[in-house]
Order: sequence, then C-alpha cells, then structure tokens
Amino acid sequence: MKKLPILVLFFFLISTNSFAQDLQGYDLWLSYKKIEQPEWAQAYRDLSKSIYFNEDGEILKTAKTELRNGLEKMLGDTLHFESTLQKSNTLIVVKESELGPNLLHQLQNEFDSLGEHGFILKNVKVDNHTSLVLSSRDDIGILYGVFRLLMLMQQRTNPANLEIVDAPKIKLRMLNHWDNLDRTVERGYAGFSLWNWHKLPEYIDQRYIDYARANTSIGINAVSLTNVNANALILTPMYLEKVKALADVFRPYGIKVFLTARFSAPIEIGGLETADPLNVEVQQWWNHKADEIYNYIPDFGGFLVKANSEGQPGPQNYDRTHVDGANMMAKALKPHHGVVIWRAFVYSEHDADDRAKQAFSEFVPYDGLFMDNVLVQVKNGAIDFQPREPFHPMFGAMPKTPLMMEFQITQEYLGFSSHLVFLPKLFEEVLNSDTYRKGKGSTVAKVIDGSLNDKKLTGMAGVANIGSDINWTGHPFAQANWYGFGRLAWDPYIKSEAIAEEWLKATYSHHSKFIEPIKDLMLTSREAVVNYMNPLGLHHIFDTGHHYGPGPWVSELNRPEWNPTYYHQADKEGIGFDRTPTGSNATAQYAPELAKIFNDPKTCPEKYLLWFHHLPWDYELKNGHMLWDGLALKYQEGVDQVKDMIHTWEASKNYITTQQYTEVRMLLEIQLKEAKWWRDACLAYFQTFSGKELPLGVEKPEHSLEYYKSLKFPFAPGIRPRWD
Ligand code: BDP
Repeated sequence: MKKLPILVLFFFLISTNSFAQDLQGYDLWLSYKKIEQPEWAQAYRDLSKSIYFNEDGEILKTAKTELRNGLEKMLGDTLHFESTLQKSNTLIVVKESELGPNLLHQLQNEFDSLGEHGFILKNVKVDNHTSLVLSSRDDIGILYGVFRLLMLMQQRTNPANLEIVDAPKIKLRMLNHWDNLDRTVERGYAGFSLWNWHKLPEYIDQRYIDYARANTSIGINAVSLTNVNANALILTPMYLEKVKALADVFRPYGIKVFLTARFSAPIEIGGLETADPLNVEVQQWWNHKADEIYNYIPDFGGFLVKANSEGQPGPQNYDRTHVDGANMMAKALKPHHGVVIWRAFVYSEHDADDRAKQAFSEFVPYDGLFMDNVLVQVKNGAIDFQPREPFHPMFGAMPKTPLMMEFQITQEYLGFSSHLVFLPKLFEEVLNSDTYRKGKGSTVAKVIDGSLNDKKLTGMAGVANIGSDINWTGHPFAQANWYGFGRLAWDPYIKSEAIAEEWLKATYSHHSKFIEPIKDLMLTSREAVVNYMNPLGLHHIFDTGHHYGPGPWVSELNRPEWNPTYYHQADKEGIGFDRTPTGSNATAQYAPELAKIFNDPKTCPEKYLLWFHHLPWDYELKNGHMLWDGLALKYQEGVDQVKDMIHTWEASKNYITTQQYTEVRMLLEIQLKEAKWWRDACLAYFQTFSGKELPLGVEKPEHSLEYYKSLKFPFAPGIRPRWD
C-alpha cells in the first residue's frame, strides 16, 4: 500500500487553517462556484439581464435572496431586479395569480398538470421576445423552483431548453435527528448536535439558516429535532421557547418542526400517576400540551413517537394497543392540523418469534384503525438499517394506513463517517422492490407516494447524518447521502446515477474525466460495503452496542435477538437464517408470488440467500462455487473494490483541490483497513464452523480470531449516553 507523502500531509495541515471555508465543505452543494466557461457564463448573464421577481411575503423574499445569491456567485456580477413586469424581461418569477392573461394562457397546460407545491420553468414567447418564466401556485413552489434553476445552472443546463413541470411526489419529506438535549447524537458520527439548546432562544447560529437552505434546496420540508429515544423535557415551556426560535428560522424556508414525544411525559413532566391512553386526565393532558405547543408554533408539524420499542414506554405498559396510543395523540393534534408519526420499529424480548416478523405481526391487524392524521413509520427492512435487507413486508400489506418510509442516512451499520458509501443506491433498491400486493409493478415507491392505495398523507423520513463538523456530515461524500435522500423524498423514481452526477457537479467539478470514474466509484461503493461486511444476505453481525466493526461471535447478551449468532446461525452444517416454512416462515409475510421466489434457494436472489435460508457449507452457488468459497470470495471482492476506489480517487487528483483530494484519500485508507478487518475477522470466525481452507485468491487473515475478539472500543462514537 502506498503511504501518503509527508509533503502532501504537511500541505494539508497548513491549508486547513488558511483555506476559505467552502473548501472545507461547509457550503455543501450550494457553493455556486463561478462559471468559468465563457459560453455558459454568457448564456446565464443573458438570462439575468432583466429579472422581474414579485417578492410578496416571507418565503418569496427568501426565494429572491437565494436567486440573487446564487446568480451573483456564479456570474460574479451584481444583479439588477426590475420593479415592473415587462415584455422584455428575460427572467420572470411570479405566482400564477400574478401572471397576467397572456402568460397564463401560454402556461395553462402546465398548470393543469401541476401538483401541489410544484413549479413550472418554461421559456415563453411574447411579441417575439422569449422570457424564462418560473411560476407556481404557492410561494414554496417558487422557492423550490429557484433552487432547481440554480442547480440546473450548476449542471450547465442550457436555459433556452428549459421546460420543466415538477412537484414533490411525497408530502412529508423529513429528516429525523436523533439528537439529545445534551447535544450528543445517537448514532451520530459528524460531531455534536447542531441545536445549541443552551444558547437558544436568543442566539441564532448561522448554521440553523444554512441548514434550512440546504434542506429546502433539495425539497426537505419537515424536521424532527430530537431523538426517538425521547426526553420529556423537550415538551416543557423552557424548551418549547427554544423550539419556537428554531421553527421561526425554518418557516421562511417552508420547513415544519416536529418533536419526539415520550409516551410517559404526562407522568414525568405532568405530575400524573399514569400515562394510560384511555385515562381521561391523560388525554386532557395531551390535549392541553398540544394547545400549548401550537401557541408557540402555529404551524407545528406534530409528534414522532417510539413506543414500546427497545425499552421506551408506550401504551402496552397499560395493556393498551399502539392504536390506542397513536389515536390519543392524534386527537390532541387534530384540531391544529398536526399529525402523529408512529414508529413500527418494535420487537419484544418476550416474543420468541423471529424478530424480522414481529412488527408485521403486531401492526398489520391494525390496518384501518388509526385516525386519519396518523402515519405509521416503517424502516426500509424488517431488522434494522443493514447494508442490505429485503424490503419490509409491511409495505403494501396495510392498504388502509399511510405508511411512511424510514431510511437511515447516518451510517450506523455502514462504516460510520469514515466509509464512502453512496446510499441512494440502497434507497433506490428498496423503492424499486416489487411488493406484488396489487399485482406485478406494485413497488415500494408506489406504496410510499400513495399512488398504490390512493393515499394523500404520505411521507419519507431519513435519520440525519448531520452534526457540528465543519462539513456537516463528517465524510465529504456523506453529503451526497443527505442530498440524495432529499431528492428521492421529492421524487422516489429518480435514478441514483443521476443523483450522483448532479451532486458531483455541484460539489466538485464538471470535468468528465472526473465525473465519470467518480460516479462509478460512488455507484459501486454500496455493493463494496455489502461485500466486505454482510455478503450473500448475512446481517446484524456487528459488534455490540456501538456497532463498530465485526462481532459475529457475540452470543452472551441478555436478549437473544441482540446477539449476532442469532442472525447468522452458523454451525458445523452450514450458515444462514431459515425464514422459509421449515424455519420461522417469515416469507409468508410477503405476497405469495414473492414468498414462492424467496422460499426456494434456487430462485431466491443470492443477495438475500442467507437472509432466508440456512444452507450447507458446500451448497452450490449459481456461479458453481460452493457456499464457503463463494462467501470468502465475496469478502475478498469487497476489499478489492475498496482498493479500486483508492486507485480511482488517486487518478482524480488533478481535478480538485489538494485538500479535497487529501481528506478523502485519508478516509479511504481507513475504509480499506476496516474492510480487511471485516473480511479477516468474519472469515476466521466462520472458518471454525466450515472447517474448510480459504479458496484461492482470498488473502489469509492478518491476525488470529482471538485477536479480533479481543478488540474493544469503549469510546466509539454515536453510542447512546446513559443520563437516566
Ligand atoms: C437502532 C439503533 C438505536 C435506535 C433504534 C431505533 O441502534 O440506536 O434507537 O434503532 O430506530 O438502529 O429506534
């Protein structure tokens, strides 16, 4: 392996202090670098020659400021806005209501097909003069349109060819922060929480504003500020004042604030003796609490609730159901148009059934019983944000209930903020999965966007990967995961490849010799991490608690389903979790067409093989290798893919700054080291069962199995602190 030359490191160290902030990644995909190519600069200058922008209202003011900021940075000129709408305007930004009959007539077809909060960007001819018109029915649509126009310019799209009618396909596009009140972030790998509760409400950090800008630029319109493992204090006046201050910052960007509600809050901060959802006093307490919150924040979004899950209190503490709990809160929020997002991430230590089945078993019978302002939030897979999981069988199985997608953007199980893994590839795989619930083509995306079962209330949440690090996400490429999540929440049908290209151009460079290889690197990065961590359907073999590194041997934790040995079931005979009818029969929770495919190891996609099957070590894979050899070769392939990523990155050096190059180069070094660690530790461990030699081409583990088992990481980041 090549060592980084000392000189490069030295240059990097001095440059971190002297380089402008944006080179450290603070500006995200909004750096709006000056356009150097003269033909593009001219085209955009022509477009900006005479801008009419009607800025009536808070959100439109934000939109105008953003337009000015973006254009001035890209063109290096000061812009002049016209005060009246004229035929000679080159760029016209107005709402539908102010378009005037001529323009309105020309845009009628577009308006007829325009969805809520969407926008139209179209060249329109009036008296032989062409103007680019950006219009919408709503203020927020204009703001989204401004950000899109600026993004298209960052892509060097020809303004003369613009003809876009676009609207969000999902209603709630939301970030879930797992931020604690002490500013630690559960599963956070990018520093501390952005929310400085101590200095709020008076002190408004510029980061709150920049955070809102970044979110809105990709269409995110809701944020839940606090950890799902909630602290009831957030619902007290002292904190609500602070939450209000944040909500006031986010409002001009069209972002609504949500809070996590601890189910036992009536006891902890309300002085009641119970939190029983059928108790009248408890119900009144929540009603009053909702009134109080809406007094502070009139457009408050609602509550996100983790109940009876991993030790959190909930309705079952009182022998009530999830429906009782969710509907009680929904009633309190209903008069204010708020919603309850009730999480389906439940599994119980008292239930001996396969953990993968428990959420489905518990929630599906409740279909149709939740109030109409309740969304049930379901993780993308039935276990827990693994590098790869089959889609959660609940999707498509509750046609009368709005199911909201929960993805994890923070890389709890994907190498934290040290591994380069482009997650839109994972999100896309889930969204494109066919549930077969209404015949072929009933994809998860159609469940989520409401089109499969005609749902109006729809949502997609991502557990945020954002913290106080200067570049927000720790790894510079983790910004692409925040970006990609937002784009897919806006439109779950966008291709991950398009997202990668957009992000790269806005963030790094336009050079095709940079874009093409680095785009490929991003697109293969997800498969690489699957290969070196959890190939062929293995899952949850992470070390305990912090989930940093491999721990397939862990077997002594109290709850069986917290042990990796529960998930891989390796023994002398073979490996894998039998979820077919001869095992836990989890496959029966999928549509019969799919269950049939999954039940037979010959038809089951090999990427899910050991998720659904326990197979002998000498089972023959499709490529003719026996299972043991195939597994070992996959681990090796993962390591080799990281080596390739390093070579590709090294070849890209001349297209970016030294600092940009060096920081990713160093991180890739960590990724390679940890990929080898995963391969070596897992193979050394599984070999004790298979009793077979490593196949040709697989490197021997560097250390003994005892060495890997002895590694301890008491200070690994992201662990939940114990304050209670
Ligand atoms: C698991 C995390 C844990 C979260 C939990 C959840 O390890 O920190 O609290 O999910 O989603 O992935 O509630």
